[in-house]
Amino acid sequence: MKKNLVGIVMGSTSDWEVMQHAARSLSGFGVPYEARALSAHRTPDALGAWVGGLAKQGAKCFIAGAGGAAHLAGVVAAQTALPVLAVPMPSKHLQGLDSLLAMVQMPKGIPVATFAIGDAGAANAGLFAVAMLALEDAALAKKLGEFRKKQADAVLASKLPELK
Ligand code: RP5
Repeated sequence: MKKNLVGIVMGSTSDWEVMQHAARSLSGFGVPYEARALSAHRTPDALGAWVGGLAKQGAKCFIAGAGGAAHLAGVVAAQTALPVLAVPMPSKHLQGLDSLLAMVQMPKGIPVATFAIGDAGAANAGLFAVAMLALEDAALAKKLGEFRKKQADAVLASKLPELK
């Protein structure tokens, strides 16, 4: 069985609609991952055990999505020296600005890399994880290069609509 190279964690199953985009980025490149809903405040012990277990079996980074006070990524980073990529969830009352500020304002010493709020941030966190893994995997680097070229080609082939 392939070891999971990335751990995706989210504070609630309600975050999956957004966080599935991180999973889709990884699976598009054939990167094995494990995704879980675990909370920094509701299930702190289970979260710690999961982070430790995945790091021990060879994971290279974590992607953490949470909303509101959004301390999940910081708590994951407190328990591992592996890179932690943080994705702010679009929250009900503040549209994710609360999540973004909570994640991006980590105090000095325990960093998390914070991405955009919502779907684009989740997808980009997955792509960023692929880019990190590609540093030591030539086949993955080739796939990432092809992916970028396809995007560039689509832009270059695009046409603006005629004036009406
Ligand atoms: C956070 O609170 C979660 O990350 C989620 O974004 C938010 C709301 O969670 P639920 O009330 O939907 O479980 O912990």
